[in-house]
Amino acid sequence: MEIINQENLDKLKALNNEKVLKIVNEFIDLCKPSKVTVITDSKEDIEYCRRRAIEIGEEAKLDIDGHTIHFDGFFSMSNHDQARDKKNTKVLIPNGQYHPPAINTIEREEGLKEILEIMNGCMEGHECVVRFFCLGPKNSEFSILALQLTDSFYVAHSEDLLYRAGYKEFKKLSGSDEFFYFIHSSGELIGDPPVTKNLDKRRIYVDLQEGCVLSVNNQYAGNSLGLKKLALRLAIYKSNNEDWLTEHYFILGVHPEGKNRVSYFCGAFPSACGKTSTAMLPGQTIVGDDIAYLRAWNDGYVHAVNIERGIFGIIKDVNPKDDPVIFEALTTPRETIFSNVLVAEGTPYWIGDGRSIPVKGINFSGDWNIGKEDINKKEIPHAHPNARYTIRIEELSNADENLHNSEGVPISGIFYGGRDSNTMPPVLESLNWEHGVFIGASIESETTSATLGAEGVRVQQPMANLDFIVVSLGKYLKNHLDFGKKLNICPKVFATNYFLRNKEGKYLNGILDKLCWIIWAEGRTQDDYKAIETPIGYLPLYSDLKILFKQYLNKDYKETDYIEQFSIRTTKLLEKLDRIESMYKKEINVPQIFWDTLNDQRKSLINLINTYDMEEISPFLLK
Ligand code: SPV
Ligand code: MN
Repeated sequence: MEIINQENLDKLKALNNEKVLKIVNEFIDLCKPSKVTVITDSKEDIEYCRRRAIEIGEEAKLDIDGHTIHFDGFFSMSNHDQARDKKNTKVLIPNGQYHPPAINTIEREEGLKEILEIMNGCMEGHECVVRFFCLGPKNSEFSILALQLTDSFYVAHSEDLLYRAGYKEFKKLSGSDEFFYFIHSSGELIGDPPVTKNLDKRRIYVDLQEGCVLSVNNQYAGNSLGLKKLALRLAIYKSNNEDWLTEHYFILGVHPEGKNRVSYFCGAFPSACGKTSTAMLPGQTIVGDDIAYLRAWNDGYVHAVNIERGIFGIIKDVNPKDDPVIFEALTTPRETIFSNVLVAEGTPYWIGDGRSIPVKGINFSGDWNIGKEDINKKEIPHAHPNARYTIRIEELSNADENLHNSEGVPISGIFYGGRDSNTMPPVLESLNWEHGVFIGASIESETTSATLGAEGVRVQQPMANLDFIVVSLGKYLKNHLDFGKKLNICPKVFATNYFLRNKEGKYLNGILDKLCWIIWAEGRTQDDYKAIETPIGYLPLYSDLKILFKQYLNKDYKETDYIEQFSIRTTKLLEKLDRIESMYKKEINVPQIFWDTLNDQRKSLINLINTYDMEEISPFLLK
């Protein structure tokens, strides 16, 4: 039997693109699928991917119309495919070039040899689909095209929900080789549902020189979907060698009550630190929740586009009280893929959903019942803490009207935040752009279940982007600093921290309190609020927050809470500066302004301690 029939070949040939043909030929030869199907932008082709995902068992239907469930591989709580694999994701570095110390790298020749060997025959017995997408709005200066080959219909289906169709865009390329490409295979499968068998041979290798990523023996979207974190890495390389930004940002439209205006904000938070729930705050509109391209625009602002059109969000703790907008979206009929949740009688359940846990069902470990343990006697929770949902933004009632605007949206402010139990206040505004870049560069966060490995360890996370920065940090920071200088209207930068705790470990804020921090920041960009200037940035006035808490959350925000949350923790901040300093000392070409900002921060904190003779300084003393 022929691997690719005439109809599919014609679809490929119609693109008039030599490079596309070359890539398809080369990887069919290597991966040896039993069949190749080319998917255009037509409804029928897209429907085919959806149907095949169910037919081969990678997805199964749930009770609510449009809802399906997918499971990723699982052997034990410490050996699974339920999160990004940082260890086996490596950037291929050509012979003699610099290996940035903060990321995983491998010599290009050695890496290619290893992964091509693993990929030899990896699609045997599988159907391979060839797909075309557009990263960013169509007909836009921002956008980059992407070719995906995969033998996973879950991957192909997810990409339909998450990305804009691009077959027609490829036609418009008129044969140009300006596109990224991604080859993915889930490799040999076992069980029902079929999951990757050889997780020990999971590899995700990023070839910057070729603009391509090879990914094998995995299904989890953060590892498998070319267009998500794999394309993010390629775009970071491209933008940092040009003059624009690729960032791990959400894009949010902020609509303050009674003001009849919208201001757009970006924000970067490490995985599982409230990024999607910020992008989906009640009363606001969402442009994107994960990845943005930014360019200086001719109106003086920086403009941002969402390169995606869907959400691959963490489902843990989504409940009607804390995330009403997402909960509503996930419990009503629409095309939705749930992954790694518990299914009991056709209904998905997840950790923190506010419902009682069924005693049994099917989850990522197969048949599950309360108390089930893995082979290491570790209890298996009913749903994985990194369980996810995949939906389209445009189907949501809070989708922003500029979601597909080819010019993107003008950005007024940027948020940076991490999971920080004891150092930074809930919100502050940076003193200027350079200080804002410093704040982004010095995000620290306690690790979560979104990546493999231990949880709760404090790690540095520059711009919440460290896992994806494939150029040296010095080059990345320089590009960022220079970018702001070109703008007539530079965004204000804010630090947020949703995870502050008291000495007993209790969180100091409610989950929805972030709405008040975001509305305050929006007001600052419009000169609505005065602020207290401190060495670490501008802090909100208690009187403004009191009004905002009443107005937006109907909460009585107490002065004692404000003092506890916003006091400047000088010792903790100085310790943080030491950690940041030692991290960046390992890097080359870190811009001098970064070191100047760090040293200024240190000096002014020491001055504060000397002036007030205390460790924690109330904002009232600084007013
Ligand atoms: C993240 O972890 O930042 C995500 C999900 O957005 S993943 O696709 O795993 O990267
Ligand atoms: Mn992300």
